[in-house]
Formats: sequence, structure tokens, C-alpha cells
Amino acid sequence: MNAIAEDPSLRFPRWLPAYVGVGSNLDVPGAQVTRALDALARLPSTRLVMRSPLYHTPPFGEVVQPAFVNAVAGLLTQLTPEDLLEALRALERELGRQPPRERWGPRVIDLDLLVVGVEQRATDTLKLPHPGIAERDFVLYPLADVAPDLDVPGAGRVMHLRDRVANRGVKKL
Ligand code: PH2
Ligand code: MG
Ligand code: MG
Repeated sequence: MNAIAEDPSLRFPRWLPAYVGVGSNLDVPGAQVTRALDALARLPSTRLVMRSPLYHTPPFGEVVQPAFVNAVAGLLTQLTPEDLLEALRALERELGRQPPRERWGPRVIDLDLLVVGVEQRATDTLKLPHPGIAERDFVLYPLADVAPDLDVPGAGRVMHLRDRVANRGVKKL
């Protein structure tokens, strides 16, 4: 018996919508984010469907650091969430990310898996949806540009989440 011939899900792997948060606050952040969005378009078994505008965003959290540029990419992918996460980590390294000196500190590029389909999981390596989406203006503004109607599993519709979050000075570039 030939499993690939008989199981349509193996011949035609399903396409899942996935949303990736992109951020940088070092080495000309706008150029880093643009470069990362271009690189996401080249991921295997994946199509880049939507790229949000770039945003200037004040640093979120306690660390004193330069302002960020943030954006969101909307993908369709045949990769599993684990393989997509691994591909994003590899891309961060390729784009020059160094091992972090400080938790939540400055970085040349950050690629965060935000939402994959209706997946909800919380393992040590992968949390879906990304925890904290609902509190983060730097995620919700660009995400609302590409997917206002998206229902973030367990959190609610993106446009409502964006309307509820305090905007600390997030500005479209
Ligand atoms: N990322 C962080 C910490 N703080 N602030 C902004 N504005 N944008 C980010 O992408 C960001 C942050 C940790 O990943
Ligand atoms: Mg991050
Ligand atoms: Mg990250």
C-alpha cells in the first residue's frame, strides 16, 4: 500500500494562515524589517500573502532602549507550526540576530509567530496564539491592517482588540 497515493492530506498538505510579527530596533530598523518581510516571501512551502505598513513604536516593557519599527506578515503555509517556528529562528540568525544580551533587550530582528490557524497550544517551545497579543499596540496596529476580522483563538477579534488597547504613540511610517 502506498500511503501518499491513498491519503489526499499527504498529497495535498493543507494550507494554514499564519501571522508573523516583525520587529527591529537596531542598525536602521526600517531597513531590517523590510529585509525580513522580503525574506519571509522566500520561506519553503509558504506564500507571503499580506505585508502590513511599517510602524514606529515606542519600546514596550521595562527595558530602556531605542524605539522599534514593527510590522506584521500574513502567510499561507504548508509547514507545521513547529517547522514554521524553526524556519523563523533560522531566518533570524541569517538576518544577523545575535544571542540576546538581555531579556527583551534591543535586537536587529525579531520574528514572532503570532497566530497559526485556530491552533491553541502552550508547550515550552511554542505558545499559540502568542501570549500578550491583546496588550501590545505594536502587534495589534499592524495586525489590524492585514487581518481586522481575524479571530485570535481565545482572545477575540483583532479590530476589537486594537480598539481596546492603549496606543502609547504607535505611528505609521
Ligand atoms: N519587542 C520586545 C520588547 N518590546 N517594543 C516594541 N515597541 N516592539 C517590539 O517588537 C518589542 C518591544 C520583545 O520582543
Ligand atoms: Mg518579540
Ligand atoms: Mg521573539
